[in-house]
Amino acid sequence: MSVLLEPTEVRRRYDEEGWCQAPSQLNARIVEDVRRGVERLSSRRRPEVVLESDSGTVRAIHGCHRYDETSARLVRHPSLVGLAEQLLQAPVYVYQFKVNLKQAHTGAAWPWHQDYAFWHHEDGMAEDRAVNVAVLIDESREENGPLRVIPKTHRLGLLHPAAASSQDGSAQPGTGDWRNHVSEDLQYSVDPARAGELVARYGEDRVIGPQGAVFAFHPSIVHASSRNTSGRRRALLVITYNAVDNPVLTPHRPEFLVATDRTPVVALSPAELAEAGWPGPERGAACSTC
Ligand SMILES: O=C(O)CCC(=O)C(=O)O
Repeated sequence: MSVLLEPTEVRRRYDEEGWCQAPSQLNARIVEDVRRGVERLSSRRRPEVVLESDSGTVRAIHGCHRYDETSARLVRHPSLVGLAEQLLQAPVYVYQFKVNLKQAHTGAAWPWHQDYAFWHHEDGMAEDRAVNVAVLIDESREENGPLRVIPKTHRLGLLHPAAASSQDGSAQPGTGDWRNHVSEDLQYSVDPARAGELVARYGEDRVIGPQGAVFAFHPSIVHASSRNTSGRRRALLVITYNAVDNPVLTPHRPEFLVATDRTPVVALSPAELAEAGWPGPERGAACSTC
């Protein structure tokens, strides 16, 4: 059911469920600035812009905060940085930034997986003390391929065999091709039968809500999304903040996928927000079915 948490409840809910909606949403002006930036970036052809393998439409854009001023400002928005710091109880830096575009009619699925499988097995992230802060750039509805999460699965450890064995030290991290980490055929996925068992046990939640709604989900939560069969795009922007004291030991993927600069993020001051014409945090609207 619809729950918009008080700030004090957010951490408890995140720890228990592995995901939650944030109490504040981004102002429409900010979302519009970001949306326009995404449109601009989508037309570029560079490695950061990943295409769907079947339709050739843009699937995702990575590392935008490195080359787009609006995205660089967004990662410093006080409500996003504050949320990450509150959940991790530590200063944070930006580990990943992506916009998953899920275009109308052509946006392909994401199989069940855990993000931490990639970060641990490929990059050597020591612990799952990072957080995905997700912002709906388009309204997310049942029919445009919303993010689906299996609550409480963040406590189960890594479920993909290769990723699980690297966790106990018996496999070498850092052997994958990054293209298999961003496509429909993910290198570290959760077996569909196992995911089905988990859904039967824990249920499944959908991340549905209005433009500007903000959510947090855990690196180890099992999640997926279906193909977009509707005529509406579903753009989901995800900033992964990592705790500055959570080491990443074997980074080898492109910098636009995995940042090696661990400088803590400093939230925009009221003067910097005003200079950008951006209002401060505002109380959000509850999503309808999460
Ligand atoms: O955008 C989506 O629907 C899913 C994205 C996802 O699972 C991921 O980026 O890890």
